[in-house]
Amino acid sequence: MTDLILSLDVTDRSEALRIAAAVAPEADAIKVGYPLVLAAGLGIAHDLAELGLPLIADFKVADIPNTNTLICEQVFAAGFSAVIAQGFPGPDSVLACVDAARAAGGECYVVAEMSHPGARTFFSEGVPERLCAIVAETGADGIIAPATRPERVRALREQVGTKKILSPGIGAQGGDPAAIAALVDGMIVGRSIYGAEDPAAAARAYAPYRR
Ligand code: FNU
Repeated sequence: MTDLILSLDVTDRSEALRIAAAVAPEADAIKVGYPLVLAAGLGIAHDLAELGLPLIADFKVADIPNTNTLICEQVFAAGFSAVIAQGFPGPDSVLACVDAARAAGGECYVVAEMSHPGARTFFSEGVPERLCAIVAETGADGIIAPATRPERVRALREQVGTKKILSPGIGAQGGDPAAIAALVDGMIVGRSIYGAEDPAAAARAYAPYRR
């Protein structure tokens, strides 16, 4: 299965709810990050959860273990079903997120390699592979890996085995769903869906890549 995950990075509460409701029948999960939560408040998660889809908190949690625990407890109490953490703070910080996720019956994903051009500065020279080792060590559910670099996703698949790979960078960042869908468990798509005149139709265009 390759899921279609709507990245809902709009900053108007009613627009977010309208787009989410329209796209929900065509999508398998919704990802929310700082843009929407800072604009509309954490309570937006409760409203979106009513659509019945898994709700992923893209907060790239990256603090000391105790603070990560406190952040993730709020995330799951708000109605999210998964959280995205950064791995570079180290295994204890990631484990704090994984433990909070488990306590809430949720999931934790770790950023292994980012999708934008500048990511090559630090997500290089074996660092993504070391982050994958932290995923294995902590029992996290999977990684975030770049749809903009399918060859890197292929290499990271070797590292994570059957753990899930969720992949942003399709559409607006240049990633091609035809090149990435078969390599990953979830395609994360934002602007090319929510920025379209008809977001539901834009989401439906990804149907051939949802397996
Ligand atoms: P779109 N995102 C990303 N690259 O794009 N979480 C990463 O490496 C990463 C992410 C998020 O470009 C980004 O913040 F770790 O409009 C945005 O929310 O399709 C979404 O994925 C991509 O949005």
